[in-house]
Amino acid sequence: MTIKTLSIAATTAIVSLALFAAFNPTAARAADDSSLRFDAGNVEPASLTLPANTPVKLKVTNAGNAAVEFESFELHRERVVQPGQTITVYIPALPVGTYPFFDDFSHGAVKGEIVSR
Ligand SMILES: [Cu+2]
Repeated sequence: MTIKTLSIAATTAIVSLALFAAFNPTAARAADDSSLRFDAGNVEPASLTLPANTPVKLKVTNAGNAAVEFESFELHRERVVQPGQTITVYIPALPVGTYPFFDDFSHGAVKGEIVSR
């Protein structure tokens, strides 16, 4: 990218963010208390319900002794979680629906879903 396209891109991003904040009244009420826990070939809860149209800071804990990779094509997320670690995955305001996720390091053997409603 040239400097000019870079600055246009940056300006566009800033304007988009400002518009998003101004026109999305749900953006302010993010839920902070949702979590998933991977442990020894399991994930709890396997079905997690989140409020629709509300951004969520999802805590993902790996209580097992091997790394896991929280992955969801539908959510466009792919994050490695080391043993003993808790990470925060930012989930945008989601329309009502079901969003599957899985541990990619288990080749999909460990999986669950986020239900937005
Ligand atoms: Cu992956």
